[in-house]
Amino acid sequence: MSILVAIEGWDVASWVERFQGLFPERKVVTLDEPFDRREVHYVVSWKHPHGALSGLPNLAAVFSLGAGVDHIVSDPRLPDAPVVRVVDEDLTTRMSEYVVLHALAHLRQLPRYLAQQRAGTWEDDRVQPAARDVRVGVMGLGELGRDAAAKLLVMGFPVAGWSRSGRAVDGVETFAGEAGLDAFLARTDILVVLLPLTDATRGILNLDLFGKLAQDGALGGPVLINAGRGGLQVEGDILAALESGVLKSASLDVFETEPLPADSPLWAHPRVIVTPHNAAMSHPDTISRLIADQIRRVEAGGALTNVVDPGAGY
Ligand code: NDP
Ligand code: OXD
Repeated sequence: MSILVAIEGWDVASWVERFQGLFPERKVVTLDEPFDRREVHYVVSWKHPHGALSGLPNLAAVFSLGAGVDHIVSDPRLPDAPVVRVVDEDLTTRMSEYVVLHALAHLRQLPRYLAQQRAGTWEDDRVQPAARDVRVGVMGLGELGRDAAAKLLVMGFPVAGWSRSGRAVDGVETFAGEAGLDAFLARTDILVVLLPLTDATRGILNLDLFGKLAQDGALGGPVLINAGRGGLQVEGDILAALESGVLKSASLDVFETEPLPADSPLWAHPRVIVTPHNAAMSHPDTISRLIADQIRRVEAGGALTNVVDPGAGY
């Protein structure tokens, strides 16, 4: 019952060490060494090379090392085994911190004041909008979106949410699916995006969508905060919308290409805040412990939790 650590872009050795520590009696193998493919029962993956998991006849589960699973389910040669994602209270809390921080940064015009500080200028606004006058819309009401919405409410923002099913969240006006999207956007001044990347959501953050956001809000233009996935956004459209005033400003944690290429105009844009895909991170020890708990539970006859719906892709 070996564990295959299939990771690209992260330090493989430290993950092997962690899983070996949790399962001293098992083989923990990597893609860089020869191993018996029949012995592999579990894969832990972060951006594994597509095709690398085919030919594992006894595979019982593929565990994502993150909350997102687009890097796994997009593998056209993914074996037919349950895909399990990370759901962790600490990660959820950190994402809500990011969302509240950036909603407040745009409410209180932080990008502008930081630029003023760099330029040594003192320009004060006597009247600033209050949180109660700025409508936040959260796209995606899953583990992350629901918690972020609840914490935005505490800050005083009127909050609405959009999801596939239109699930209910206390104190939040909710909208569902295609049919509810335009009405959701029309009442939104700050758009917070916590959607998964799927066939249905790829490229959803485009010029057409930005044009449907409220243009009459208290901030003087809509704001985009995307901490979901870079593939949700069309970066050329974000830049065009910022240029034309369809968007006032943006906070982006995720990008079409990561790391964000050095020549991207987003780096130096005065109304864009760039963060390096770290809005919410679980501690690696926590992630590996959660995965070990799942393996032990399933081997004791229990069920896996946080299993991805293969049809929906999240
Ligand atoms: P969940 O699976 O718990 O929730 C996803 C939400 O998106 C659900 O509310 C779902 O609707 C909604 N949704 C999915 N597809 C559609 C669609 N086509 N139309 C409308 N709504 C849709 O995910 P999490 O909240 O845990 O995480 C969301 C994403 O955040 C992850 O997939 C990942 O990409 C990203 N992430 C980013 C991190 C970062 O550091 N930047 C860290 C962790 C995660 P319904 O409720 O009806 O199912
Ligand atoms: C992610 C994560 O999915 O870091 O981005 O969990």
